[in-house]
Amino acid sequence: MKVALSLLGFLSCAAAGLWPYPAVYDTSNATIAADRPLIVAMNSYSPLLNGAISRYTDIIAKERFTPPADYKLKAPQTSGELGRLLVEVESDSEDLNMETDESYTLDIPAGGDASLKAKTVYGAMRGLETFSQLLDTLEGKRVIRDTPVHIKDQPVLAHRGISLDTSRNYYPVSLLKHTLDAMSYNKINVLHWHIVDAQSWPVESKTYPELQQNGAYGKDMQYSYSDVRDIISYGQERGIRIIPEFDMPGHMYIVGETFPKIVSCMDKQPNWDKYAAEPPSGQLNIAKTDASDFAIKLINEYTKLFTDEVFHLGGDEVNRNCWEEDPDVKEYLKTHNNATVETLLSDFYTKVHGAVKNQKKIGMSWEETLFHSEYVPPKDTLIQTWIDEQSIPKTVQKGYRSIASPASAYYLDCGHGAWLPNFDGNSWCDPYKTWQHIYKFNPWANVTEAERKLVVGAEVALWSEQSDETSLDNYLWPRSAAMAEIAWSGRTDSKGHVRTPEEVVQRMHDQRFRMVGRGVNAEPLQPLWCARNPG
Ligand code: CP6
Repeated sequence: MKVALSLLGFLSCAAAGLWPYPAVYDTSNATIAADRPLIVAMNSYSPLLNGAISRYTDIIAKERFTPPADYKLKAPQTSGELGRLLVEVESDSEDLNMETDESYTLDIPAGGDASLKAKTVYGAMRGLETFSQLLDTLEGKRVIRDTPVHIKDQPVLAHRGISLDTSRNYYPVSLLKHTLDAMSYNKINVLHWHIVDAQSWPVESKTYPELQQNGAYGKDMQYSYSDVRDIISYGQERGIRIIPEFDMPGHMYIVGETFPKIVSCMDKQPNWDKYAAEPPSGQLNIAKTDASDFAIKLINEYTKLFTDEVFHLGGDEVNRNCWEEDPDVKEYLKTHNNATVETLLSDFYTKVHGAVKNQKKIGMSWEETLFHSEYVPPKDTLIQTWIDEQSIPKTVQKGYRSIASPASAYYLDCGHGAWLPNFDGNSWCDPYKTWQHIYKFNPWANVTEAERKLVVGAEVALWSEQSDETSLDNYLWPRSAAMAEIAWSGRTDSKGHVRTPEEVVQRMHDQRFRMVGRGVNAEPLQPLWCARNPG
């Protein structure tokens, strides 16, 4: 029987909801005991796979998950018992990139050994997560319901991410790792680390150590090289790529505190608002080769530290006034007849994107680089869209690959009030984006069938003007899970029906309570009573 859970709109007495929902999920009606499943790698010595197996063995050993709607359910009669879970992968390759195959098949018979098969160790990790979600605890008895279960699964989008700003406010390394754990529970595979911005420079630089010395908020608010490497390997162990962003030429005030000669409009505080989207204003001075040389040296350094194939160069919210009033820019334009602010900006982008290419990496840019400048980025550049709902179709019409981060749906900081003391109204990204709103957003709207393959990713974004370690879990969870299901499963079920929040709310509750059980402070969505009494 194909499970039509979402169409029925209620879930009582069915197995715990899987999140995100698998592409194929066939079930029957036998309940089996699954007290302490032994997970065994059949043909692999991969440390990544064996690490994932011991991690899930541990999660399962600790977890006692009862779907809230089943809290009164008596321990069920079991008709068989799960044997081992035998895991087979076709390759032990550790390569993790946009092309990595994350598919898997999971077969749980009504008794005896179960089987998980995947092409890659990362596909096996996705399958292990699904397996862990199939276990329910009813009156203390651990079972898998609806067996035999057959699952065949793969993601719709290759890039499913969270963008996290660690500059406006700092998050400790342990919390970033905790976030990577939470991401893995939702099959989210990219942490876009918006590591620096105008306000602070928390990351170590060997080329320019002063940046961190002067730019971090404090000695205990920094990311050393070993912290970064630690986070990258922690991510890889969970099949999560770390894409760093060094946002340029805008959002660079903090660089100017150390190197004032290469940053424009440093002197415009406190009247920053003509020169930047938020205080403090400061952009790399595009009239100076010292500024582009600085940028290239940083790129050369950080493309080595950060091992992912993608390197994000920012390029958002560039402000022309800042340069038009800059004395060095004015002088340059006077002495160079054909130069304009636009040609200077294009030249800057040519240099920094060229530096990324020289390091054999794929560039990623905010959409302004493509739409609000004369520069033509390399065709393989990933364009992260955020401004409006035409941004995605416009990007793919130009033949570029798009990562969808619409402010109107995926900005997790919205709705917490303006953060500037002199603004008491709502900022333009208000109101708060509910999980339902995120779930309903369609990344493929106005995209033709032929262009669809160019929509390669989706990312929710947490800008941290109003978030720090005290709030992170609440901001991210479970709302990021709503994006995760759209990005992994698509919007439609196997019959082509578009899933609605009403239809999936019970599964969403299951995932939220599951995450809470695993130590993630995901927000409650309703009174517990409602979670227990669906429909
Ligand atoms: N910082 C950076 C930000 C934002 C962006 N870039 C932002 C803009 C508008 C809203 C929220 C956040 N704070 N570097 C835009 C990509 Cl509504």
